[in-house]
Amino acid sequence: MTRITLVLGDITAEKADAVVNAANSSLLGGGGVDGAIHRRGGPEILAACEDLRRSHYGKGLPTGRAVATTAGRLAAGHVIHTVGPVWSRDEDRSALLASCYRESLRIADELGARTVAFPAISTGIYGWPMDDGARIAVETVRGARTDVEEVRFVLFDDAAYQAFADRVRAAQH
Ligand code: AR6
Repeated sequence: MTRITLVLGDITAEKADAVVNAANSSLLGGGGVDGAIHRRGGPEILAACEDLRRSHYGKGLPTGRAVATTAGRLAAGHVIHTVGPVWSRDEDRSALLASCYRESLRIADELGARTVAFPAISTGIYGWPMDDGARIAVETVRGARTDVEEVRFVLFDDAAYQAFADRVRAAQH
């Protein structure tokens, strides 16, 4: 079974086989985790994303999907870019958020990755409430069929860490 671990910190510093980027469908960068990964990883990541846009995703990577590139200068082996849903009060988009975790793990399996670091997808600029984002993240990873041995959630602040810790604890009972 996949082990879940929690870390308080900056995902761009993680030494995992793959780190997941909370990207947008353009794959061409943005703020939050995305901006930080491109800044620290260097131009090689953007060049790989531009190639993917040209070769496969002319209209952009759809929400809920994931794709891998080089990790450039990051300590990680690969970056897996996934597009989270923007939170909506009127529409339940949880299936799309769950899909981000599941698809990222499927790509990680294709890469042969054993350790994968995730941020709390959609819980920043895309506005997803942290408690619910943590619930979907933990439930989806626990339910996933994958050869990944360790999923490390890298949380940026105490509130995010606490939300994930509560979910992991709840899942153990
Ligand atoms: N390491 C770990 N977590 C981080 C880091 C970091 N370096 N920086 C922020 N977080 P966000 P989203 C947390 O906004 O909501 C971009 O412009 C942050 O506190 O990065 O999926 C993309 O291009 C929050 O809890 O991603 C898209 O347009 C979580 O990571 C859009 O933002 C996710 O916040 C995606 O929005």
